[in-house]
Amino acid sequence: MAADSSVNFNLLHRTCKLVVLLCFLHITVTVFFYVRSLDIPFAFVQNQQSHNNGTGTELKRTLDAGPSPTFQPKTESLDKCPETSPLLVGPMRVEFNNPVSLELIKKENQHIEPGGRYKPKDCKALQKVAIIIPFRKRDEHLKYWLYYLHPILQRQQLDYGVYVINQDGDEIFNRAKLLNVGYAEALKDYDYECFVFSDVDLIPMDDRNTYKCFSQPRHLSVSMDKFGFRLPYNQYFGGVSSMSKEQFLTINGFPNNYWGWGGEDDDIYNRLASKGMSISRPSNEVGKCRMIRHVRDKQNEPNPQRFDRIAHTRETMNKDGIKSLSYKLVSKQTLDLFTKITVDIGKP
Ligand code: UDH
Ligand code: NGS
Repeated sequence: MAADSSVNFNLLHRTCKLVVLLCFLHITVTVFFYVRSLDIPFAFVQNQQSHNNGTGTELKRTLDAGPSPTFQPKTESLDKCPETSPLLVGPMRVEFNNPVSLELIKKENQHIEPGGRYKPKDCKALQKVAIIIPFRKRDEHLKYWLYYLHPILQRQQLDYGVYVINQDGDEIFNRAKLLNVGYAEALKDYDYECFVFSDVDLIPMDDRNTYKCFSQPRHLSVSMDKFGFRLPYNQYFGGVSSMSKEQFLTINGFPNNYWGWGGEDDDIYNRLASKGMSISRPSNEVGKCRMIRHVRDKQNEPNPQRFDRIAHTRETMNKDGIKSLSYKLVSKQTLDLFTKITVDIGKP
């Protein structure tokens, strides 16, 4: 009886072994044919080509010309600066009690190049920015502006230049035409891609308010002390603003025919709105700024025609702007902290 059951057990054991062997053989054959059907070598080449823009030429170029550019030493090109500069400090104290001298500003900003130019040494700036200041007889304000802004702009890691556009003579002042001149003159110097237009008497109180361009035109002086740190009205676009070259050209630049105070900034707003653009703004906190108090300038009295002009921006903007700008360059001085462009812009 014991011998019988031992024979049965052996038979069962052998049968099982055979079944397992057959299963293994079956799986091996299936896997073999499956793998063959995938045509793996062809798929591999295809993948390589898709990494090389599908042309296969990159691989050829690498073989012909030695190492690809990614293998070259890094000294040739700097890495891009980060989107947010790590040098920013946030809110700052701004006051105008003690006058500042150009010597002090120069001493404190030794990396500024002639003409008020700067770019970071350790990274490639994200934007090339021309800062345009309309100007006449505001030397004290300009010193405060340079004193505060140069350190801020350097911390913002911008590749920038400062252009002071000085209206020659004593004719009535024209802010927007001076800004157009600044745009045209700055482009003669460098391939600027962004333009910041700033009054000489406005100083930001927070360096997170970056003086650069955005996907929409930017209004930067959104929270001024003289307006109780809020916008005076929603469409307000005065003080400090920025526009890319493309945005500026889309609206044919700024109007040339606003002589005297007021309305030219509203005309610029109308131009932007008529082209379907919106206004980008920093928060009220980041956009805080102080205005240097002053009396009204001579030859910049309120323009009585301004209301009529802003009512017709859409009809006039294609004729009057950067395309029709004309002026006489009187002088261009490359000074230590800024480029001073003195210009004869005529009269009304
Ligand atoms: N600007 C000059 N010189 C002038 C006139 C204007 O440099 O004679 C420039 C300057 O950059 C100024 C900007 O143009 O910041 C705008 O000048 P504005 O007079 O239109 O604006 P601001 O805010 O003065 O300087 C508004 C009227 C002040 C009345 C003050 C009454 N308390
Ligand atoms: C509006 C002016 C703007 C001016 C703004 C703030 O009334 O040009 O006040 O002026 N528009 C017109 O007059 C049509 S401010 O208080 O800064 O002098 O920018």
